[in-house]
Amino acid sequence: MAKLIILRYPDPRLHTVAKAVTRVDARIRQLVDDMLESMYDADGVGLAATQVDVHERVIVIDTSEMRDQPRVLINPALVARSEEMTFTDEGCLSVPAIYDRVRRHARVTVRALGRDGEPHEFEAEGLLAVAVQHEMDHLIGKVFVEYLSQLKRDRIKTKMLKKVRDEERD
Ligand code: GNR
Ligand code: NI
Repeated sequence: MAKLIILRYPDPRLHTVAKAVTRVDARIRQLVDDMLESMYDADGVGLAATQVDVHERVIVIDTSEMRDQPRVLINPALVARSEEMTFTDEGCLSVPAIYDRVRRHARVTVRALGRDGEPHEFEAEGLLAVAVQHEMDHLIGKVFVEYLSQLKRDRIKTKMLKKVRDEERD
């Protein structure tokens, strides 16, 4: 297994639209395993392939307290969304140390392929529903800060670029 490098906003590669996976083979399973390792290592609740510069529709999620319930979503699709919306403080491994409120569907029904290519469907609410929507946004090149005001986004951009400069200095 290998830990992957997670792209940081405002890296333009985060805005790439991912392509559907045509075959769940050994390469995809390796990607899934590396993404799970990277997600757990970074203490994230989810990770989209876009964030590790692989532009295919692959997501891993684990919202469990014990961090022992990995979910693999390949070619995910939302088959239902609640009318009810919810606000959650979101963070992103690609935008470290920034948290802000984002409006999402409170419940979603997701259809996807698992690690072995088997189709499955599940209903999600709470943090799982939020994470699914956050990760699916990554696959269409969207980062959660794009829901915030232009002013906030500009401030975040400046902060992120400064952080990179500071890291390069020491
Ligand atoms: O670790 C993460 N936490 C989180 C918290 C609230 C809403 C969404 C998330 S996803 C994020 C990991 C990540 O960046 N996934 O793309
Ligand atoms: Ni994210």
